Amino acid sequence: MITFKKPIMKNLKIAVSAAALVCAILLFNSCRPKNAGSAVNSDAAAKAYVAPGKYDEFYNFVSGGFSGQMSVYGLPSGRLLKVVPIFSVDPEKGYGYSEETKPMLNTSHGFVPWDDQHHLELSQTNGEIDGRWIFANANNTPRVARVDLTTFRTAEIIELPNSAGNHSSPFITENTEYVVAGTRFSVPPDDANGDVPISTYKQNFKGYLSFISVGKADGKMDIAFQLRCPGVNFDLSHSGKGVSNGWFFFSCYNSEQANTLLEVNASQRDKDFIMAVNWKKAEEYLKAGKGRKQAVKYAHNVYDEKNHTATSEIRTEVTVLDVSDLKDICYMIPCPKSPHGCDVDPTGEYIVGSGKLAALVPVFSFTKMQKAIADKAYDGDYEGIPVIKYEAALHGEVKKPGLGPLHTEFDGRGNAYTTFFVSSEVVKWSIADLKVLDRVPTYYSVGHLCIPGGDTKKPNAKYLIAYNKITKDRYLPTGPELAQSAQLYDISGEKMQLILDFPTIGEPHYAQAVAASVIRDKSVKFFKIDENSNPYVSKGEGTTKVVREGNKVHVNMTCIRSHFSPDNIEGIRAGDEVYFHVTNLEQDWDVPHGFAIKGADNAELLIMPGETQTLKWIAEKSGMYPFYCTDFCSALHQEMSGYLRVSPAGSNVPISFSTGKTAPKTDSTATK
Ligand code: RUQ
Ligand code: CUA
Repeated sequence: MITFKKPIMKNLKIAVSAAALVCAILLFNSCRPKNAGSAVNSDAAAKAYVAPGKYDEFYNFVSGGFSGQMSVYGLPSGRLLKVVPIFSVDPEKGYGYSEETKPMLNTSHGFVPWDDQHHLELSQTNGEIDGRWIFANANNTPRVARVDLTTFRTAEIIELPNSAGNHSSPFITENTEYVVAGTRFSVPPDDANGDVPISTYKQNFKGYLSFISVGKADGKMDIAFQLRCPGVNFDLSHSGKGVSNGWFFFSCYNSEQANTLLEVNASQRDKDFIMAVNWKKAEEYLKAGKGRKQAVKYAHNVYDEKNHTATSEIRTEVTVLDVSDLKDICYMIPCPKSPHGCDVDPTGEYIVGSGKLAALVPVFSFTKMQKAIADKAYDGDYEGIPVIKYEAALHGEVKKPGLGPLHTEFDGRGNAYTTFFVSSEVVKWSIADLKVLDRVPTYYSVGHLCIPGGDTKKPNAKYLIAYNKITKDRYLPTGPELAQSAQLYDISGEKMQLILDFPTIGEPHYAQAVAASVIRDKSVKFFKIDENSNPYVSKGEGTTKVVREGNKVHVNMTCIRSHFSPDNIEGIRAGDEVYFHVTNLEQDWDVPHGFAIKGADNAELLIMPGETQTLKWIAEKSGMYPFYCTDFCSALHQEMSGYLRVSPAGSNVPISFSTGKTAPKTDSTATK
């Protein structure tokens, strides 16, 4: 996210007059925009109303920011349907706590249970959303994930070497050939000595762009190659499409290559760049053997829905193309003032750069850019990369659009919609003549926006959702931290109309939305128990067992409405490491069972029908430990429980386990 704090304001030497900005800030801080309270009238309310029992028309996938998760809403109701854990552990689902899911969060730094998740991108075929997968980026420990939209679960995570602050990610090509990931923080390459003075930034720091290939049938990710680029901050990106298919566009700031006080030092130049990358050309160089193998370390984690287990592999090599050697891969297009959003219209002809400190929005033409390259209309070079003359690539500028432009989406009807963080508004403008057509306030300080399919060739532009950084007075107060907020606008007419506010999970950044029909009918309802190949599965109560291996005890158990089997376990000794391998025998939709045991220091398990999940539990001291189902699964859910007896270390109580067995009435004493 971008924040505009006071120290920046002091140092802005930008085209916007400081006075105008101060006014905007004051306005923003002190007055509520007109109509703030009355924006939603009954007509608007009816538009967002989805009657009880009726389905929403769209899925909205919203990044969780510092929650590391993705949330799924229905639109237009704004109803929260699910939170999908991706980069952060989630005790609710046991994600990152169960033995099966722990490897998903493995990295070259070991187990990393949290991240900052900003951007999402749905897979596409021919530039249209195909509803198969959604990709997610992790900023902090650079990773890209793939979530399977038949299960709404994270299927794969790949770490990115030579990267830091993986922000310009995970943007995809129109047939999902590649997911890209550009480093926001340039750093010394992983195989170089990173132990260098920070002040040697200009000599030692580089920016890497990763091109992750995606398997056509199975979606499997692999780092096909990386481009080694100058040490700038790659911020955001979008691929070309249609006429510009084969190209990628990355916004970059800090072309000053500052290593301290970036708020001042990275805002010196009048223009930074949008870097155009010819990835088809890069592929040719790769085929011609121009890549250099670099020794690195990164994790590749895959979740297998047959054994319901993730595996993590550490990979040790990546192929790098150096863009300063290979002249015709990259071109710099000057873009005013620290560009953030980099968005390509549905035809692929227009590239919108949002300079967050600029007073205008430049729109570049792909055709003109191609001509400029052919004519060598350059203004010198930037570290060996040709700099195209600004005017030569420019389609035109949107004048006086607002303050603090960040992101743009499109409606496929020739219009673009840009968010303005500082002036808190969404502005609709026409791509052809760059005229502002409409503006609506946001409450407040909007970052990203989303139109269903708004960055594809075929937007489905009924709604626009604004994701705001600050809620202020919109909801009931909840202590020092207030809910972040999304706002839904009807954009089917000429004027945008606010119809709903709804709170979000974590801090939302980019989001994606798609007609529900593209995904709805593909949902997996349960996992087939016959196909469960987890090594600890019990496919029926007859095969459950408790096995001691030294101080490890494996409990292969089952659950079905409304009991566990076994539900009485004895012979565990203090100090034992107990592994509960719980198989849910249900073969019906929406019947998960939970598993929790007293004193567990991690989380519960939430086991889907047909699945096996494992909880590791240390028997700390002797005593009686109830376990129970946490998910209200039937009228007899409260009966779904059991006991585990822990004897002192060295005890000779033998391992025993049973279901439905009680001692004869006369024998009421416990055996020793
Ligand atoms: S970035 S607004 Cu990742 Cu714009 Cu959040
Ligand atoms: Cu199973 Cu409650």
